[in-house]
Amino acid sequence: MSLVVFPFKTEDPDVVLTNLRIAASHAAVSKVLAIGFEEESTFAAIQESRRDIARHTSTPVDLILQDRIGDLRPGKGDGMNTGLRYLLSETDSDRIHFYDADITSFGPEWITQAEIAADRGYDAVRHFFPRSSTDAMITWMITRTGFALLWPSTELPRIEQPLGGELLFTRSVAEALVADDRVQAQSNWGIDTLYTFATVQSGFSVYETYVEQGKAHALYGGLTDLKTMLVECFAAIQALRGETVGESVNHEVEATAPVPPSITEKVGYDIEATLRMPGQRWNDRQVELLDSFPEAVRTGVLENRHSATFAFMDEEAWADTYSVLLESFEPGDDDWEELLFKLWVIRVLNYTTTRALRGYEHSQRYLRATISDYTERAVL
Ligand code: GDX
Ligand code: MN
Repeated sequence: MSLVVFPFKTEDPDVVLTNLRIAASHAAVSKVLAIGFEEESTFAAIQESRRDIARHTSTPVDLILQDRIGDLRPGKGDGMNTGLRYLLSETDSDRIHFYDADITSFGPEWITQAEIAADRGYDAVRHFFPRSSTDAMITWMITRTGFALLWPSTELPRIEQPLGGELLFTRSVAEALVADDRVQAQSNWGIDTLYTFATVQSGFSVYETYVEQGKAHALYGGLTDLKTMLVECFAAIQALRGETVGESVNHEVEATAPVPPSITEKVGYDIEATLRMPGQRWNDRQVELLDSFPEAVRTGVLENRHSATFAFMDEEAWADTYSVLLESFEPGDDDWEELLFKLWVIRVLNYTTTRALRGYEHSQRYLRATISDYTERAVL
């Protein structure tokens, strides 16, 4: 039987309660656990309804606060790691599922699909979804790029959505993750990267299951909201760069289905607001830091102080830029963090205008081909 965990911060209580109810109603689930960041309104709403859900479904619904486990910003990583520890110390379940609490398209089949793959013997199951062409820009430009440049011949760059928060782990995977100090230290948004990295590095088998209806969830305003996630996801990869990873992991990806117009026609972010970003918040130190980058990149980036300039940041320029960042970026340094953000925004604008504009099919083919080219680049 399985434990299902929902880490949550402040979310729409109706959405969270619906998801708790769906999980508690599933035949494979023996317990549902909601893990909060602090005692706020969503926490109170769950506290009020959880016994009712348990009574109607005959499945206990537990509610706890996350422990302080890691040593970076206390965030989703502490939440998820608290869930793994709970599995080991408070239950004898042999599987744990994680789902984001804000998903409005969640359903029982998400749990069923993961259970079926685990029944077939997979150690880890990852859900993946169709994403609009301008969505997943941290996944493509940071995580998959980093995995491709640093561990080109492993399964890492071939994981569809390495940042996905919807997963199943067997108890032995949970034991390995709890025993791994790097994973336990990663208290912030870097946790997804660490879970993906550590499971592949440890040689656990991975099945990726496709959820056709997609993941609908709370939306971001603009790319600025993603700055913390960007910085923490990049820093997580950078910290792993000296690691070696073996090549033989059993990894299977489920076949996908045609993608509906609601996804192919969606624009993922506010382009007009984003165009202005690389021109803002400059200081002398950021200009100095640009000295480490190739001349064409340095000149192109600086031009943004006068007008939006991004034609230069193609996939090759981005790989060169990324390699410099891997060497030189300093997490926690405001100017480096701002510069990383600007560089990434410029890359996203380049991709949006040269590729995403040419349509959904083209942009998906391009993104995949680029990751594949990076694995053959062997720059590092
Ligand atoms: N306990 C706890 N503590 N929960 C948190 C915290 C925290 O500090 N921060 C966020 N959450 C919850 C949140 O309420 C939600 O249920 C889930 O974690 C994900 O957070 P959300 O703000 O919805 O993140 P977003 O941007 O939707 O990203 C998610 O999907 C990304 C992706 O698949 O692309 C999240 O799972 C990312 O880790 C993932 O990269
Ligand atoms: Mn979300």
